[in-house]
Amino acid sequence: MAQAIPAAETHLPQALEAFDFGGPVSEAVRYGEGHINDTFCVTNQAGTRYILQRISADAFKRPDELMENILGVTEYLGREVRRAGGDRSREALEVLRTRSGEPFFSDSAGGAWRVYPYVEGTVCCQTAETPELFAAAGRAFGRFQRLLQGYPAETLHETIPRFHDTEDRLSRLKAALEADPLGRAQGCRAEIDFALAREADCSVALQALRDGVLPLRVTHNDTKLNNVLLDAKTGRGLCIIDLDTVMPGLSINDFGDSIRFGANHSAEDERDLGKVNLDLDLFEVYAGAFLEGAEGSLTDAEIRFLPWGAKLMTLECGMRFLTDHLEGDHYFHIHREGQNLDRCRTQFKLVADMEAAWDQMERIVGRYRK
Ligand code: ADP
Ligand code: GN1
Ligand code: MG
Repeated sequence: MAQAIPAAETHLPQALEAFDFGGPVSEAVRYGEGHINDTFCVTNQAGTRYILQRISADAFKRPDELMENILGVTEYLGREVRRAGGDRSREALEVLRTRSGEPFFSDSAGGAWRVYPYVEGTVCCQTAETPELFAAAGRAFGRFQRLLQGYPAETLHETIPRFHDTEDRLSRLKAALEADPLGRAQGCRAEIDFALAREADCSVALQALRDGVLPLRVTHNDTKLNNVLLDAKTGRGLCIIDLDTVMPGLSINDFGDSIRFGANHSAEDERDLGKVNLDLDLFEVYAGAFLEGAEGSLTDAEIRFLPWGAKLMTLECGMRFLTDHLEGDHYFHIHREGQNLDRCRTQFKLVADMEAAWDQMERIVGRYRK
C-alpha cells in the first residue's frame, strides 16, 4: 500500500503562496526534531531562511488565540531586549504576517501555518554536550522567566487547558488504561504500576499553588534544550523558541522540564536504560545558571520546590508518553513502533534516579535559598 502523504506536505504549496518570503522560494524542507508541529525550513533564492510551521491541531485547538499570545509575548520580549541593549532580531522571535496581514494562514483543511525568520548564526542542541552549554540554556530560560515577570498574565489564553496539571494527566492515563483501545496495556504493566504508585506525588506542586505557597507566573512550559537557540560563536543562550505553551504556570516546571530533558546523557527515546542516568553535576550546573538568569526573581519557596519541579515534569511527561502509547500515538510524533513507550521508560528511569538522589538535589538547591 502506498504511504499516505502527510497533511502538512499536501498543503505546503498553499502555505508557501500565502506568505511573502522576500522573493521566490528555492527550497522548503522538513526541519528540526520537535514532537508536535510540522516544521519546514524555507530558503529563498537569495539564501534567506525562514521557519514555516503547521501548528498541531491535535495539541492546539485555537490557533487564533495561540497566535495572539505569541504576538503579545514576542512584542513584549522585543521591547525588553531592546531596552537591555540587545539585538531584537536575534534575541526574540518575530512573527512574519501573511500577504494579507494575518498572523497565520489557514489551509483548505483548516490547518494553521505561521512563519518566523530563521535566527541565523545559532545552534540548537538535542543533548547537553558540555556543562557550559547546559548552563547557557539555564541562564536563557531563567532570564526569559524574569523578562516576562511584568507581562499581563490575564491577557494570555490557555493554549492547552490543564497542560501541567499533573493530577489531570494521571486521570487521563487511567482513562486510557480503562479504554485500552489497542490492547496495549498488557505490554506496559510495569510502567502503569510505576505511575499509579505515585498518585500522591502528582498533587504536591498543585497543592502548594492552591495553598498560596507557590505563585502563578508567566512561564514557558516546554523548556527543553532544543527550545533555545545558542549563539554559534559565543555559546550564549540567545533566543527562546517554541512559544506555543507560554501561559500562566509554575517556575519550578520551567526548571524541571529542562532537567528532565537535559540533565542526562541519553536521548529521550533511548532503549538501553543502562545509559539513562540523572547527572547530578548537570542538575547543579543548571540550577545555578537558571537562578542566575532569574536574577533573584524567584521566592524562597520556589527555590525549595525546584527538585519537585524536576521530578514532577519527568513523571508527568512519562505519563503523557504512556497515555499516547495506549491511545495510539496521536499526540507525539513517532518515527517507529513503540517509540512513545520507550520515551515513557526513560522518563520513569530518571524519576527513579531522582528519588534515589533526592537529598542531594535538596542540598544543591538549598545553597541558593534566601
Ligand atoms: P515543536 O513545537 O514541534 O518542537 P519548534 O517551534 O520547537 O517546534 O521548532 C522545531 C525546531 O525548529 C526547533 O527545535 C529548532 O531546531 C528549529 N527552529 C524553530 N524556530 C526557529 C527559528 N526561528 N530559527 C531557527 N531555528 C528554529
Ligand atoms: C513536546 O514541542 P516540543 O517537541 O518542544 C511537548 C512537551 C513535551 C515534549 C517531550 C506542546 O515538546 O510538552 O515535554 O514534547 N509539547 C507540547 O519531548 O505538548
Ligand atoms: Mg520544540
